[in-house]
Amino acid sequence: MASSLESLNRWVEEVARLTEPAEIHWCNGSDGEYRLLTEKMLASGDLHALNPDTHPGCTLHRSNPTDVARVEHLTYICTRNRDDAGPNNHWMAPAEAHAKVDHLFAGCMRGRTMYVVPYCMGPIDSPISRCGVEITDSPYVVANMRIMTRMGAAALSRIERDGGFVKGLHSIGELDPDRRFIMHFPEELSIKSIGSGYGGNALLGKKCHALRIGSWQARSEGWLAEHMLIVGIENPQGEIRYVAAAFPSACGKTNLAMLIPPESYRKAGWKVWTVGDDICWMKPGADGRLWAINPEAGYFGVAPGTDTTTNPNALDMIQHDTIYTNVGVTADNQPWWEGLSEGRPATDWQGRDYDPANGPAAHPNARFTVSARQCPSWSEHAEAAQGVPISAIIFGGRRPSLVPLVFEAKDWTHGVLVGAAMGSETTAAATGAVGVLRRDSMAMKPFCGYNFADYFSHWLSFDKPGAKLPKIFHVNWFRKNAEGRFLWPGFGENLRVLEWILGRCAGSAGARETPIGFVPDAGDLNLDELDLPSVAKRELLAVDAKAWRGEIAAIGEYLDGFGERMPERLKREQRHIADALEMAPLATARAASG
Ligand code: OXD
Ligand code: MN
Repeated sequence: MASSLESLNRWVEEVARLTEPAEIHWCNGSDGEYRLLTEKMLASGDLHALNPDTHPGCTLHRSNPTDVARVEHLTYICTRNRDDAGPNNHWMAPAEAHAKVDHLFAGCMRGRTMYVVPYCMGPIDSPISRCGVEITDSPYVVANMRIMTRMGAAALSRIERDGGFVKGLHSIGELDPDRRFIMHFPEELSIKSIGSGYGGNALLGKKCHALRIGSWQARSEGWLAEHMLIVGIENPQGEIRYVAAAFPSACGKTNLAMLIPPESYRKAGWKVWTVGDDICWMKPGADGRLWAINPEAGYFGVAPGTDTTTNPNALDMIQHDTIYTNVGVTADNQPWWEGLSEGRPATDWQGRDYDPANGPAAHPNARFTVSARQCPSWSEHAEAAQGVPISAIIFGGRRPSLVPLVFEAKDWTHGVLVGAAMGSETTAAATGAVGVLRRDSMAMKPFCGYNFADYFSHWLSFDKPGAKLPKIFHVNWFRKNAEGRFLWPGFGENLRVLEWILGRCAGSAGARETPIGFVPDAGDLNLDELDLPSVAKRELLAVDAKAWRGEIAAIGEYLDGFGERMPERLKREQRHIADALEMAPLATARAASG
């Protein structure tokens, strides 16, 4: 018996009977355990050593080429009532789902070690944190969980104190796409994932627990589990304000979370502090504000595109003690990916001699796994048990046209509509076509563990007497001109937009009111030294009422697709904006002259 918690021991025994491993290892999370695990994987070929002089402590994992991204079409929410999962999820009845996967789990760990991985999502002593146990036969998953969560003895003690935990069963199975399923049972607080070793499908603490099961727990317990980064912005007066921002996968959350201020801002004393880059759990505090923790302890970031110009902090933090997945390698054994200005690939992500005819050297969804503490902008408040207070919530997506650089929602209800209506071009983080516009409410389309209509109601429910809710904004760094060029430089310069956002929160920044919300005029933003042509400024901040009528009508249809559960308050808000746009040739004219 390895735990004082009887229910945990019983479950571990039950799983062992089903999967028939050669041995069982309870993870304690120690450095020695991590070292042994790494050595074992280097010997088995699960990991490859990288250049120890340039990248000490770094290793490379090459996935099965059919297993390189999340598989949304094989991801299910298994609730007793189909409507509870909603049209935003694939659904299967729990009994059917259990039967289907248990059949695949039967005997799947024969000859392998079964690892029992106790973990805590969030600081061990935080009342907002929640725990889970992942059982897996993948040492790569164990090593990643050690970096991404508070894993091992301290988590086990908390689980024994709490008396409950989320159960996650994972096996790589045969890595067969036809025998791959990611099943969630929110009513049982459990997960079963088989047939994939890829991060989002296999590191069960991340998307499966912290978002899908977490969002379900959050609704029943009165908090929010969101696909958001958390970043602290310190102004020259030394005041730090925290914002949480939701963007779909691979749309720059990690870059924004680790932003380096433009030179003039740095000189003036602005600083940026990283609390989290992917997931945010928020709960109303006694003071009525929303307080947030990052449930993760590491970053599982997209490598391609990471360079000195886009994210120098990230590049710095992944020079040592990092697990790389599916990157290319240089002749002197350094990791390499598209967008890295130094070096040239000799080998591609599949271990073949690099040949551009085979496509990119690194898989577009190649990743790094690294401890959050290695980030130069790491905030020690990431360990604060009470979390950090959130001043602003930002939604955003890749919108090449229509959507201005930034706008502010008029109030909480409008902000919830703005989040619900979010759309973005798809990226390589999930299998499927890239570059297609899809609605991705609050960037949670692949991650909300229940019916979106109920989720929007849950969001609306935070607006109650005594609440001091953050203001809600929408940003779009990806607007293009007629020639297809980005209008906004992005990256560090995004701080200019964050400054305006915080100015709005403080009541000091100007804006004009439009039917879609408050939009800055060019003079309301600090665009000094940017050299933006005035035509770009105009386009970036324009609200084209005619085109927005089409967008708002499409949003109305989208909301209607959720049927009767869709809160009337949100539909009323949509109609209100549609009406305002109908009467708004004037707004178009004013915007165009902005
Ligand atoms: C991620 C994702 O890995 O959103 O964070 O896909
Ligand atoms: Mn993500």
